[in-house]
Amino acid sequence: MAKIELIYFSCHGRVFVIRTLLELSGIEFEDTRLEWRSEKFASQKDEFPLGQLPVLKVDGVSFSQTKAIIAFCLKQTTFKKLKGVESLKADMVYESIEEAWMKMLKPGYVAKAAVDQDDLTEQGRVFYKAVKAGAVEAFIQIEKILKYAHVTDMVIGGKRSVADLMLLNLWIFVDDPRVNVHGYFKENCPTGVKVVERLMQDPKIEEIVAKARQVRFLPY
Ligand SMILES: N[C@@H](CCC(=O)N[C@@H](CS)C(=O)NCC(=O)O)C(=O)O
Repeated sequence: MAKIELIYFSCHGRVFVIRTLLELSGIEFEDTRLEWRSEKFASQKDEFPLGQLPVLKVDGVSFSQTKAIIAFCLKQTTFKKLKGVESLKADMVYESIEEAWMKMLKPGYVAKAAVDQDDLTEQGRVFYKAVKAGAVEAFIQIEKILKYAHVTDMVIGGKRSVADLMLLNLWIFVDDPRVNVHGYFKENCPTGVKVVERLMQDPKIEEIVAKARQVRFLPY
């Protein structure tokens, strides 16, 4: 088995799904967490392929890009392999969730960029205000694709997929005290809630979620 190191910031950000994939399959990995805007990150930045995180080191070789890292980690897991159309459906749902989530975050990044870069409190305030404003629209969109895909409580019946974990990722996000839109999620994405409830029946996932709640989702 290759030696794996995941390098990211000390928050969930882009890597909740990656850490969960590895933990669920009992894959040993070094979970290196750097502080946001820290000297340590700044001093290592130029060594990362694109100067950004996450980076996955496999036997000492660094790789970037979240999606590529997820695809690699998925291949290392004990998840049942998806057949052609199952894989197409899971990818469609995953991409739709990611797209809706990014659309929800974007006004937050725009608002955050317009305020004093040293004032993290104000950055957080404007960021979460803008994100909350787009939450309902995002959850309606996600529910729409789940319904289209005839999801009841698993994106692909009988086979856990990254699309299920993306919904769990969203569940952790909406429940972060700074985001605090779980009410909107429950109301507008009931199928997503059912998928999360099904996942939570697994004690390993319950444990991962309990641990995840102790960590902030984003650094600001
Ligand atoms: N396309 C990359 C984007 C990575 C990215 O934007 N990373 C951010 C954190 S989420 C980062 O490292 N920001 C710090 C910096 O750019 O200095 C991916 O999907 O992994």
